[in-house]
Amino acid sequence: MEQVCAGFRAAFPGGDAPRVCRAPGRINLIGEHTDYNGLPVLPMTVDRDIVLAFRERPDGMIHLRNTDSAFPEVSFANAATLTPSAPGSWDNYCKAAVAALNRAFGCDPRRGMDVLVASDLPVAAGLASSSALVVACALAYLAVQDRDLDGNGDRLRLAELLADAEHFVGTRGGGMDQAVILCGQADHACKIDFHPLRIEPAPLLPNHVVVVCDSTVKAEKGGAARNRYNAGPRLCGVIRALVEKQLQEEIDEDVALERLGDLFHGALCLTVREARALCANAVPEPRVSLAAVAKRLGLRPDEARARWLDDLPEPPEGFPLQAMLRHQLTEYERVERARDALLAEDAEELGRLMNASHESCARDYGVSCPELDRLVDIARKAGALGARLTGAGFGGATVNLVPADRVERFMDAVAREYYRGFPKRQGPPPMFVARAVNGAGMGTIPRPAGA
Ligand code: NG1
Repeated sequence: MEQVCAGFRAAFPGGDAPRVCRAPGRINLIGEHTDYNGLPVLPMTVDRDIVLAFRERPDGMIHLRNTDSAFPEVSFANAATLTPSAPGSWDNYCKAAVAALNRAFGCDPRRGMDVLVASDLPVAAGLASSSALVVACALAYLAVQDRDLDGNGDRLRLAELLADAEHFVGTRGGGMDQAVILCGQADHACKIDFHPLRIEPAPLLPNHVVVVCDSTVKAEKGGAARNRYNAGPRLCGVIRALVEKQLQEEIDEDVALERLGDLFHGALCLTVREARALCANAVPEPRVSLAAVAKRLGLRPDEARARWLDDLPEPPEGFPLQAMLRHQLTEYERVERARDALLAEDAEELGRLMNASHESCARDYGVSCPELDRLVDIARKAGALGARLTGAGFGGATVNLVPADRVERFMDAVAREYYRGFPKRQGPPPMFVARAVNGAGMGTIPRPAGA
């Protein structure tokens, strides 16, 4: 924090001392690509974060600088309506936060800020650096408006607001990242349920650690990776409509299914077995063409496309909806069982569930890549009880559950097998033992020497 304040004074000389806030990254133990369907997840924060030093400006300009020279200086004028910069431009994450808070609380166009961003959270590694930046910018912007986060209720409300806010950037994610970044607890994972957002802390396993291994395949959210990510929410929109149609035929023609997660609570409250039977009837074929979807739902193909798919290309053999739906249902069960395994301190069971989740993400949901598959394979052979990709996938990191007394051997073996041949000048192999920390907040301002 001290360093970022000194950096701030050099970057933005004069004026009052800056304030600081921080937002940690996160890993997801299990529950992947389920949040945008309102199905639960089980992530934890990590002890790597984004730190912001900031100071209010009275002219409505928002100036952003980054200690990492890969992110050039950017600025924009605060306004009631903000338009996104080019995809991939990093000011979009700050704009997303400011735009959402302006919508929620009104915009005073004179409120601006100077911000210096520093981070030890790797970018595009599946550790939610983008959401950490959105959350940190939101805290800074709230602070320059003299608004404080007051208790848990505020944190939950802000998490919901910022989950929607991030859609500004063009990804159609669920609310997992913002929720755990704001509401995470030291030494705990968080079982998160959505609509309404609920957080249930579950203590991490004694005598075990979670090791994060970066595959070093970048999963940047600008451009192609964003489209690959968005294919999930888009196709799940189609799946939801097909399941709703089936419900209307089997149960009641007036029933509405806002999201897949609603199968398991509220008015429907199906058991997993009932949901499975319903879904088998809703999507009876492995592959489904757009024409078949449209026919089933009484729409024209162009109407169905406009409603859910946008410009998503249709594979000649049709969309793999059955496997995607299987992933959603089995992952739902795994998350519930993983929370129970944490509470029962059953590491073997948690490891099995993590392994099964990786297979499901890779085979049924199609979000792994050869490097991630190789890394989990190596990790299991090196002694991980469970190893799986974490976050959106297509690259990024894995999470590995390892008995604490075997962690050194584990890391040596992964270094030898996976990171062998990595250029030494790039430093030590990119893996670390993750510790869960408290959620985002304002930092303590270090006093300048002699003050
Ligand atoms: P990351 O790994 O941060 O890109 C994304 C989504 C999550 C969730 C996971 C997959 C955003 C901001 N985050 O996370 O909501 O859907 O993928 O489980 O879109």
